Amino acid sequence: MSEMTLAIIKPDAIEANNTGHIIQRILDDGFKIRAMKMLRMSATEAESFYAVHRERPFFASLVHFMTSGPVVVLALEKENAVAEWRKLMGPTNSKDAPKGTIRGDFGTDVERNACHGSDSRENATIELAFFFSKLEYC
Ligand code: IDP
Ligand code: MG
Repeated sequence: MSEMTLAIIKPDAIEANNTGHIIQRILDDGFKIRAMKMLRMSATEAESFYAVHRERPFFASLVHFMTSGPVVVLALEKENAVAEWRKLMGPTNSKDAPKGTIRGDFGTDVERNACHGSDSRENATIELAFFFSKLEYC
């Protein structure tokens, strides 16, 4: 069944001029881009988006990183989009991510890992609504 997930191209990948390469991989993997925009999150927005991690030791650093430059947010559609996008991204730590995955090819470490993906259908719905209104879906 077709589903949607939220992808974010993170500030490290934008700064390194990898935005186009990552979008091409998304398209080559068979995702449809239903919505997309570039924005720069405020600290309040990043804290809210990552609220589930607020007790973790890396929270402040993560918020600092995610607000250090613009991000590109995308609503991706495919069969099993949530799992398929996480597979294409690779594991969280870019140092462990195999070559051929986005995090393996474009990320640096456990924090600067090039992209975000929702971890469940439920969270995908919440995260898509965080960034996109109904009018923004094509
Ligand atoms: P995920 O992005 O693969 O779902 P999460 O555990 O949800 O991984 O962590 C959210 C983000 O927080 C990661 O993508 C990464 O940027 C950052 N992060 C996760 N674990 C660490 C860590 O141990 N140190 C620093 N940053 C981390
Ligand atoms: Mg996560």
